[in-house]
Amino acid sequence: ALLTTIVVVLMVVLINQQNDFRHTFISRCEGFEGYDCKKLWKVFQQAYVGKSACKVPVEAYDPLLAEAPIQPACNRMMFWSRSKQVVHDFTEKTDCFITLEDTLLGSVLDGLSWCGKENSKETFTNNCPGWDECENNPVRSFWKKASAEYAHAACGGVTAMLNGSISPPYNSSSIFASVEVPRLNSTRVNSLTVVLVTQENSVSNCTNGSFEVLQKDLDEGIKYKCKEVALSWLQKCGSKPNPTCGPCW
Ligand code: AVW
Repeated sequence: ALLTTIVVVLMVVLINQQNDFRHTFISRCEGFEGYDCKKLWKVFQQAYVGKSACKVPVEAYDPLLAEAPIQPACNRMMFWSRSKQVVHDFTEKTDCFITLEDTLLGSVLDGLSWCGKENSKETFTNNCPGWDECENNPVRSFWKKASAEYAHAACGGVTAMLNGSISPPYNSSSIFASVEVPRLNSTRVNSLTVVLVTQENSVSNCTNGSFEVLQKDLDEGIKYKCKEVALSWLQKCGSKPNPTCGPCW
């Protein structure tokens, strides 16, 4: 009897886990107009369900991104690296910039973890591989695919918020450096402005050597600018939205 109880409890926990995830996916999706969220859920699942959690390549998400392509917003696209919290606190307040996490798929999957298992039709949210545990894990492959599409769609002047409290602020192993920068296309993107967020004891400024690497990585023809902005200033500037959305740095 004890064993049966344990098995039943485990099954209920498993089913609830799945339903919670599906529910989060669909309800976040329904906050956006004009998408068939149930269909998106099906297409999303096909990327990883039934596969071993370290064998989901980036291309597994091709159908998902084809079903819900990233919509470009010229001159408003914000990139970031090692500054997630700061960037979103800022972009939420001003409504001037969008990030990948404001787009449909980015917003639906932000902060979530998921994976499948061989010979199983389920979605798991516990004990999925960590970001660095294996290259082809479902979460990392999704963000690589979505970031590639986000950069590919970028147009006009783009902005990147980087972290001046670390060195190097531009790191070749980041998604920003390895996936996004190489996909900014000079036929569509005319400038990249780095906003380097500094704090009292910051270790990096715009003369940091990694920004030379960044300029080399950039498609020729994209104008590069770098601006150091104090975190305290950024927080103030975000709380006074300016109607023209002109840069406040
Ligand atoms: P990031 P990126 N372990 O701040 O340039 C767990 O380094 O890479 O910025 N999670 C990780 C790890 C890790 N070692 N590394 C990265 N992550 C996850 C999409 C974690 O969720 C946007 F468009 C962390 O918050 C940005 O322009 C997130 O990846 C660009 O890619 C970002 O790592 C930011 O990627």
